[in-house]
Amino acid sequence: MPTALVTGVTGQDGSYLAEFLLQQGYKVIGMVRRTSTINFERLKHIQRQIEIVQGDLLDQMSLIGILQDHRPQEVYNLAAQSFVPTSFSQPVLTGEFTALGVTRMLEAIRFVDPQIRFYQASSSEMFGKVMEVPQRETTPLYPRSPYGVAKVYGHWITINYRESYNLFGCSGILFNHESPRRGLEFVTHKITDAAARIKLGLAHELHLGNLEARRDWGYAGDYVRAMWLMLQQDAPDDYVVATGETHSVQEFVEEAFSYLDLDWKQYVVQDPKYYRPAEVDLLVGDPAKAGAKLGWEPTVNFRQLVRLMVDADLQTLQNNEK
Ligand code: NAP
Ligand code: G4F
Repeated sequence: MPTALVTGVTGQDGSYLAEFLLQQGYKVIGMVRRTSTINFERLKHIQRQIEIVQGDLLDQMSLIGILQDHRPQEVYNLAAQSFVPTSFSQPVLTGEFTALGVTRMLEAIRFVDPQIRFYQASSSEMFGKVMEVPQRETTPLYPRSPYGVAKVYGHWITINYRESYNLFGCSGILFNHESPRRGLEFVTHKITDAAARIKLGLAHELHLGNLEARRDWGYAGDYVRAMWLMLQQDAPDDYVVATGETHSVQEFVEEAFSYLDLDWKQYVVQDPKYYRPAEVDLLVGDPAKAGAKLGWEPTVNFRQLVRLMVDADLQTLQNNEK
């Protein structure tokens, strides 16, 4: 039975990846940071099947200790401060987690077992002010937030350790991926949750920022499969994972509200509070390499994604009301 370590296992992707790895027959070690209250909401259905260990990307020795104790063959580094607006208000902390945290894990791997295969959760935010449309593995990077800058560092340090020390390090450049387990502050889940609340009479308006920004939105369950596929190849490499379609925030709103027979214009308020100091206007990925080399393709399209998130939010709110 192979062993995989997943950092960020309590997050959206961590929970889907842990589920997927269990299905593949892995022993899954999930790293969580110490908190005063337990935060396993997304893991509760598989909590007994995985081993939870305490560690923090800020603490080098905790990473070394986990690798020495559990001897994983694969490490998936999903932990990060992942919310772009927080990276503007807490840029130093974001750099510590999201950038230097990657080096700490790579150093731990080099020290304990350089044969470990390593996945780094890179991001389409690295493309920022895009230099090419669609964005592919060779597109020059131009990040627009402290988060994007930190991810560029994580991306390049992974490549550097691959080239310097021959580590099996892969960087997955994932475009936005969503699900009912997405944090509520991200725009997709904020929209589907609000639409469901409005439908049920629990809310009356939705405050949003820039409605014109365009994103390439896919389904998180599809994207964790790509992470695993990258580590099963003969050689390490970097891959864009995306749907190849782009939609505006307004289109997402229209799709969610019209699915519930609501006129979004009656409820959505544009609020400058949600504008960012610098915006990423357009993201659309070219997943051709992932398709050709990994045999990966998405299974959920934009409309299906919006609807499955709305349905899940309606269900959750109705259950809470009972
Ligand atoms: P998420 O839901 O925000 O989860 C982030 C995870 O990181 C949480 O488990 C969090 O733990 C953990 N974490 C944060 N700081 C940590 C630290 N110092 N030590 C240990 N753990 C720490 O993010 P996600 O959407 O699943 O994304 C997973 C990864 O992919 C992130 O690196 C993100 O930047 C990247 N990414 C995401 C997308 C996307 O569209 N979702 C696209 C491209 C790249 P707590 O539960 O304790 O907060
Ligand atoms: O949902 P978002 O906060 O996601 P964003 O900034 O694209 O970042 C996400 O995807 C990245 C991959 O490209 C990940 F690396 C990152 O970790 C994260 O998962 O915002 C999407 C767009 C932005 O243009 C934002 O300005 O929606 C716009 N937006 C408009 N109103 C809003 C809002 N975003 C949020 N969060 N809240 C709003 O009220």
